[in-house]
Amino acid sequence: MAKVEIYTKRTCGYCMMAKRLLQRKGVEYEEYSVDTDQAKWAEMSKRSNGGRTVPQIFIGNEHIGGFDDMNALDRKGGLDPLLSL
Ligand SMILES: N[C@@H](CCC(=O)N[C@@H](CS)C(=O)NCC(=O)O)C(=O)O
Repeated sequence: MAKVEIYTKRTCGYCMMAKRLLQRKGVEYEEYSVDTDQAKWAEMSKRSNGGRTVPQIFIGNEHIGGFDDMNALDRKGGLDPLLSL
């Protein structure tokens, strides 16, 4: 299965929805909290080409975007293949 990474903040509702969607699919993910970690925030911004909102989601080397992007991808059937489900 592809590595799934998600950059989050603790009080972020979109982050919770993103994690819930992944959990519902039984997918394990690596979570990086950027609340107070400036280095991780900078890494997130660089990897997502200047993204300033959380969550930022990556599957393998592919930048998916935020929750809305991942949800839209799922609705059109594109998420499961990326996750190798
Ligand atoms: N459309 C985006 C919305 C993301 C969003 O608005 N996230 C909020 C937190 S829930 C955010 O990052 N706000 C700016 C900030 O916290 O610095 C998505 O679906 O991920």
